[in-house]
Amino acid sequence: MNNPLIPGFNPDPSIVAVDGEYYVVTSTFEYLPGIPVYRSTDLVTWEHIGNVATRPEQVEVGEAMTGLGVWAPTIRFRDGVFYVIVTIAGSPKGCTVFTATDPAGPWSDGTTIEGVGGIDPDLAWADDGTAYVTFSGLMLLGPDLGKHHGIQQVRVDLSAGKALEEPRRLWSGTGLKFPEAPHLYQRGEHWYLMIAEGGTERGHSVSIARGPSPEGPFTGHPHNPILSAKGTNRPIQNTGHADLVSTPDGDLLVLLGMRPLGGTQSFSPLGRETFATSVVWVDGWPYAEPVRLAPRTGADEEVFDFAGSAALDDPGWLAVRTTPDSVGLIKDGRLAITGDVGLDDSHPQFVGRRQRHLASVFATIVDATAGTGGLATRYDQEHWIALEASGTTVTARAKVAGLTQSWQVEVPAGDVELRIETEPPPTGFSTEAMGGDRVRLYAGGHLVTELDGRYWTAETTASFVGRVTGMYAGEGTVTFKEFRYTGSES
Ligand code: 6LW
Repeated sequence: MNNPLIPGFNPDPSIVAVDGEYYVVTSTFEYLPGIPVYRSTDLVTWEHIGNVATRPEQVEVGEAMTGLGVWAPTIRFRDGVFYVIVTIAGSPKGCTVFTATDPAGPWSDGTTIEGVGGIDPDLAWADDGTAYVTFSGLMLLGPDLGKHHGIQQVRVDLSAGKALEEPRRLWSGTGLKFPEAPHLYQRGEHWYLMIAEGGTERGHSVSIARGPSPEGPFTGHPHNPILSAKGTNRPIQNTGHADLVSTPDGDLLVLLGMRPLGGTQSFSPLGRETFATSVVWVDGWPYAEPVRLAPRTGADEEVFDFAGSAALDDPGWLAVRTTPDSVGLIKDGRLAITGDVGLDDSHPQFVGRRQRHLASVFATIVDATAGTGGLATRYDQEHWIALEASGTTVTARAKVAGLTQSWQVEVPAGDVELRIETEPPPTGFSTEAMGGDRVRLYAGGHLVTELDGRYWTAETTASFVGRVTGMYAGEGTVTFKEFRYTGSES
């Protein structure tokens, strides 16, 4: 099994096993489509089979603040139906449940569960069919905004979309900050309540308790936290937000982690990715192995030539607060994007893909005769890098929280290749070795500039997302002949 299990911007994973197949869903915040669904039969090869929220009205993130929107889904299966329960943070949609009989979709429009606040909802059923939602009581709306009520639970009527009682507080960890990501499991005579605590940064950890019923009372594991990278120099940090799944070879935790680069292990360009680690049971208690790095070998390549009309149907495209097919139009074998705002707007005309490898090349061929646009790597509207073509001029722009720098080159008229390459920093002791990844910007095959990628990472942008690189238009209409991605783990 490889780690990352599912690389790139894939935080807060949840997993379910159904008839020998595994399904994982992750968070997407202000991006659409929302909630990717990945499928595997061997836990090694994963296919992005679709997305839960393919229609904007399912999640209403059109005006979501950066970093809010779709937070931490849980996927479960019961009586032939797949359920995804999720918080649309900062939205009146709040806790919403989607259903589907085919996990590739289509998924339902979503039912808001009235009476469930907080974040990180989990869905579990008792033997008598009672449905429980267990969630983290971090209030993101209303008079209790910012307060944390610990791990909360209610019985719910899923069909009616409502809680059947006032929330009760359950065991909430060992006392670390932000108890969250609760999941309930029935194993033999015990019910287990697993949570994350310590916050999603370097103090992230997984703790667990057990009790006689889904409502507890719960007693903590004698050796909590059962997993954390806190204070270690392990290559995978921030490990937490786990979900438990049984496999023929034993139980696994699927969880989020980061791969920080640089001499002090400080900068994670890809954001929070999905990892896995094995679990052994001793005296009715689970013990997790440390998360080991085992990246896939060889190069991974994707090429989209827009010759066919279906290129944007690939489920891996992302747009910001809107859907990819509302940004790009494929005609005459090219992708046309028309824009009137720049990348520092909350609604850029941008369509991109997750950077999934530390060593990567994104390239496109653009004709900017009738407009301004090109290739950009973004975290959010305050943190992005762009190669912007306009006629015969290409301007490389770097934006970091209000600061912008640019470089200009002249190129021939018509089609020009734009390329953004990333590479982990060198080892040893040097200014570069202490920094983030190296980001090189090329236009027409010529290097325009090279940047220290530390300023476009999860730690410096304080964004919950990860790097997404794609095509955009800022003014008029620009057309793209192809879009290529090559990635490898050096
Ligand atoms: C997620 C929660 C968290 O809901 O951040 O820090 C939220 N931990 O578990 C978004 O990823």
